[in-house]
Amino acid sequence: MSLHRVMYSAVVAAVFATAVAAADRPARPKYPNYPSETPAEFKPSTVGFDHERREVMIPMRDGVKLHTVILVPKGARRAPMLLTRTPYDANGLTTHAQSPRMAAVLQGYDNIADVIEQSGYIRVVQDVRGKYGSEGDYVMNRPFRGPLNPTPVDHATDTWDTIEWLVKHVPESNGRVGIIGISYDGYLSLTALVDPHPALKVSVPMNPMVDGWMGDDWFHHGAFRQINLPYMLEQIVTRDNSASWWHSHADQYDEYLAAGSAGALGQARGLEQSGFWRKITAHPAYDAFWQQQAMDKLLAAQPLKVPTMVVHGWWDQEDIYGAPAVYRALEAKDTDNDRVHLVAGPWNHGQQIHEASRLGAVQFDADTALQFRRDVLRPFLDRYLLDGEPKHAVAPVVAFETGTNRWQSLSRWPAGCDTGCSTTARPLYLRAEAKLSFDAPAAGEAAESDYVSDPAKPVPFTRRPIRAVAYGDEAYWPKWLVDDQRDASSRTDVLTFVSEPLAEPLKIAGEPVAQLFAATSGTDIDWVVKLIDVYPDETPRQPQMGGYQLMVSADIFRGRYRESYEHPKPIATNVVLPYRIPLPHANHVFGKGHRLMVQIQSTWFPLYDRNPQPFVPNIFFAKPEDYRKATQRIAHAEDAASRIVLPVVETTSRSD
Ligand code: PG9
Repeated sequence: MSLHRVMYSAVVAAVFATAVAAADRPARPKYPNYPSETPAEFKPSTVGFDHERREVMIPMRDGVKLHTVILVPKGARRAPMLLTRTPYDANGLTTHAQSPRMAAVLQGYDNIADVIEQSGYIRVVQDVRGKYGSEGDYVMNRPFRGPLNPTPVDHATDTWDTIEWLVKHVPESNGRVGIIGISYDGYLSLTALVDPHPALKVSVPMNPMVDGWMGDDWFHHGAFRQINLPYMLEQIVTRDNSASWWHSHADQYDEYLAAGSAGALGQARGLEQSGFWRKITAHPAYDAFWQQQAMDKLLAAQPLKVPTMVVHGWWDQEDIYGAPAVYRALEAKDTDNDRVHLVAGPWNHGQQIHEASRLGAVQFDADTALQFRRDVLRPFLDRYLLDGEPKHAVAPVVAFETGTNRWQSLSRWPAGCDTGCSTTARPLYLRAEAKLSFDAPAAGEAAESDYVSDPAKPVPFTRRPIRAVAYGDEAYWPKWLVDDQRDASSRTDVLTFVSEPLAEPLKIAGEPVAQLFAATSGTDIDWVVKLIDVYPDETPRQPQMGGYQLMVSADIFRGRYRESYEHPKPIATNVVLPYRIPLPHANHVFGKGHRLMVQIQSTWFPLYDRNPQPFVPNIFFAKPEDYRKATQRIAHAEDAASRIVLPVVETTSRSD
């Protein structure tokens, strides 16, 4: 018998004796453990790594600790720190690849790994309170301390406390911190500007969510972006986004139509358990709840202390309102025009950190995202963060001109150019027989056009089948704003007005504004207005663009807010009334031979919830029987001349 067998027998005997002593329990044989091959705690080897990874819990002033990942390049000395605060998982954002290279682990959402590597920054990514590794509670849009938030903490204090800790505990740093982020993380880069820490030297909010009601993620002029329901559920109901929305249909058009109202669909998925959803459905109008958290309004009331570069995408499918709005608020305080910058590229939501030589069918001749990171972002960050970095001149506004594919350096926005041009507000009139012209309607011409909007057959916002929102090259969602609008223009519930081919190129720079004179047979109505560049039928160098109808600027407006965003009112039936609908900013040249087009419709589904068309107090909870067909009439008469007022740039000489 081997020693091993002897020991084994002894152990079995001991186990047996114990079992007998416990006479009330049935005997259960016990076995020894085979020695584990898994170490009690594995310490990964970092031999050959170009950086050191630290994970820390940083205490906030109320005792809550926030999980923070710090990546320090090996050998770093007096290096600046680039901070991103996020609800999207600090660990996930800093482990994109199994690699010893810092640039590789950072590659992905919200990261600008090439800039970080080239300038030798320390990268800091932090989970906001209540998400992933951080303690505390999550609030989707946490109000600042004040009437809506009686606690001593908000995102501004959390940023301050984080920076205070970082400058004291990261010995490799030079004590200078920049904050950067896209979308939600861009919004967080704006919150850092409220009572900023003195070590915060620069902020780069990219595609920030600024006003969730007016034109960013949740509503546009009061129309609810119900396509975000899955995001809301997944983001809020668990700390680590582990609960998933389930889809009842392969085509989102069917799913939302079958559910009826957005409120009914939310209810069907259990969303009423989320505090944010209860707030959203209780505040469908632009009341104090929304006004007091609009970042442009909040920052307009703050002194400007930190140099800021606001980054925008002309075709941002999520936050198309925020960047120009917050730039306007900040720029008004920038007396020497040197501290507030706007960069606007031909991008979707966040494309500037990916490849951007094209978006959908539209080509830009070069990787515009790379150009931005190399020629604009890095020099800007370096100027404020690196020790002794010489002053580098980045223009106050760097704007890509779509249609001609060139970057412009400008001293302000909106502006067509710096010298040799001027911008005029020129009305582009809707005319009888589906025409569009800079000439006003003539006497005796047909005074209106109409269509029937049927909520049972809403106009799809993109080609069906409409899949769940997803990102990546194959997904439709990041590209739908550049979809060809031909499908819509052939529908009978979309009014289409088109100009003659242009004899000369036409440039616009700024915010087009639709001024409609319109009537409805209902008592509430949505207006969707799209300004479109129609390519010539033949475009030899890009055959796929022949006759393409490219949206340049488009938005939706919920009619009940015609007189006040805060106090909705039913609309008088069949009375022609004026509507003012601001559209997203554009910097576009309609080429020679191109035509301008305007489309008007009353649904954009299922991106936006449907307006029942009779006025109901809260559209979230409209009943199936509330949804009714209505006839919409758009006037184009001498005394009720519907138009899009375009910021037209008249060029005398091109010098920019
Ligand atoms: N657009 C997303 C978002 C921002 C803010 C609030 C909610 C959603 C995002 O991309 O982060």
